[in-house]
Amino acid sequence: MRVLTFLPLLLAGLIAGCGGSSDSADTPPPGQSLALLAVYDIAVSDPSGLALDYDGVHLWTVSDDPGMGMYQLTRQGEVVRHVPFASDDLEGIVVDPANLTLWVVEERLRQILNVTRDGVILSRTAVDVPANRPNDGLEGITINTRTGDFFVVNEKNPRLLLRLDRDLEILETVPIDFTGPFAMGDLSGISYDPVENMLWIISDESRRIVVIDMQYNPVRVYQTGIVKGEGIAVDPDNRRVYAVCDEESRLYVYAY
Ligand SMILES: [Ca+2]
Ligand SMILES: [Ca+2]
Repeated sequence: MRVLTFLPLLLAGLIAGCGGSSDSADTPPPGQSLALLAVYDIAVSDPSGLALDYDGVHLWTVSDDPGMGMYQLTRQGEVVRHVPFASDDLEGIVVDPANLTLWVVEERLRQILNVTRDGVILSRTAVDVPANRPNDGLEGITINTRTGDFFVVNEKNPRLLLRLDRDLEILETVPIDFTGPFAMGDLSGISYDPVENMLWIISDESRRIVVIDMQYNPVRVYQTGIVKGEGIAVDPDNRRVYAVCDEESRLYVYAY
């Protein structure tokens, strides 16, 4: 792991190196900007989901490479633990505050797995979503820590937000078809913000984060400039948001 740079101009170049480019038509509303604080290389191939750990100190990510499982990271992107298990194509992860186990989503299999911190698979549950294309499946998972409900995003074809109960029964299926500044070509990751009681959704194709309320209305948008921004974790206590870039294996840290 190495810190790439803290210089804003160089950081702008690095974002472009991750495949990003800015589009003036996508300028966010005034006051809704993210300040990029740091970019770290992470020793994980194709990091595709991200979650804050219960301790508020560490992060977890998953690799979408078969069998690579999940990784605990410092907030500077250093791998603390690698926990491999029989994974296929992991795309999202969240820490369960009730028992500190992990929940991950398998994109192509359309499954939600509950996994211990040692990599023992406790359950594997199929999710009833349309499987029109294998790689347009489940991309992110988070938990509403106020209610215990899960939220899962289906990437596209169709773009869906699902709310599920503790038994993983689907309670709501919400098409995500925002337009204008809130439009998202795909849904790549999701993170619950318990301070504002909102959901942060990152779109890889649209290079933005859209924050939505519990009526599923978009309230804010942030431009990331990251292509292949595949995972997001919001830390509202410290007003930080973390994102992982699949293509370049990087961790981005922003203040908001
Ligand atoms: Ca995908
Ligand atoms: Ca993802």
